[in-house]
Amino acid sequence: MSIQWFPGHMTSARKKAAETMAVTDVVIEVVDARLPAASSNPLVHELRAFRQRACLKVLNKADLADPQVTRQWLEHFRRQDGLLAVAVSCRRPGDVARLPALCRQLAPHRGDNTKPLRMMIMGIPNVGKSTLMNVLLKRKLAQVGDEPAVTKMQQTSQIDLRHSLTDTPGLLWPKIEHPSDGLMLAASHAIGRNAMVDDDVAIFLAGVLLARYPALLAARYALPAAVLDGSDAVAVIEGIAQRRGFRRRGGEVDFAKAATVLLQDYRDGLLGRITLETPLTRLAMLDASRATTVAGSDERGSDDAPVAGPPATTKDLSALTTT
Ligand SMILES: Nc1nc2c(ncn2[C@@H]2O[C@H](COP(=O)(O)OP(=O)(O)OP(=O)(O)O)[C@@H](O)[C@H]2O)c(=O)[nH]1
Ligand SMILES: [Mg+2]
Repeated sequence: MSIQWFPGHMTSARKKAAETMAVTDVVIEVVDARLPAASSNPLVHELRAFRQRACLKVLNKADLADPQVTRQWLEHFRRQDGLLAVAVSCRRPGDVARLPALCRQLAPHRGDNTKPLRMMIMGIPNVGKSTLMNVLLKRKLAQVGDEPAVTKMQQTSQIDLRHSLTDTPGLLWPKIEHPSDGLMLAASHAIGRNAMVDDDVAIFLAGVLLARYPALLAARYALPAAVLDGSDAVAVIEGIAQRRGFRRRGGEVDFAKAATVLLQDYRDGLLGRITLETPLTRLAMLDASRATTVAGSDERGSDDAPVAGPPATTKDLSALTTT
């Protein structure tokens, strides 16, 4: 099953990125440290591979991610060719200051006064590209905000005589193949509220928390043991509604309100440091997806069966970047 969600304006952003790639030495690909694979954009890979440009993969927002899992992801990415990977938080400028030197390692022929090192920051929406640009420039040049598609146009500036930097609008790709990737992107607010149903995203998030971070759920919401010991993600959200006294007019629990609170708490880092996928959970997801595809094609035989449409969670795909 694949999800189609490629808003129109991204076509021109992609074209412009391809043009700038021609005059770029190193791509700084910013991903979200809480979902490093789901937030890795295959379009970025495609565009830079076409021009054979080196890549520094930056796992940003590391302050919000589980440090142990971040280490696993760095090991995972560092095994890939032509790639340097590093975890940073833009809240710690010292982390970010190391990046130009790492980029120079990737393009040793550039970075002097006659041939400045040209770096382009790329990635999906809302991962902190513009914030990174501002931290590197040590001034607030680019507009930032906790919602997707804040940056609408490329912007280039000199860090110093030896380094130039281009910030780009967040890019998504036409087909998000795995539904769990779409849900992780929505949970981290890389895609807007109009593209996915909040309740579904919150149920997915509650399921991950229940499986991997029950202690953090317990600490924030004081849920009953029966909920924390179980595997019912819906019960987690109902539990939050009950604990917080969220009720609708007729007296029943206000599920939607609790779902929104859970999502916002997660986005604000109020639950603690949480990573939604590990290299192992990713591998298991990919294996399961492959098995389903093989089983599906066996069942269909040689018939030209119709491709499955987007899941029921998808609302208005054209409004992907609207919050
Ligand atoms: N906690 C935390 N928040 C961050 C970090 N970096 C950026 N942010 C926040 O993430 C949000 C998005 O930042 P932006 O820099 O606007 O993201 P962007 O990738 O440029 O987004 P688009 O322009 O929409 O593609 C803002 O609220 C930032 O303050 C970080 O390292 N840690
Ligand atoms: Mg931006």
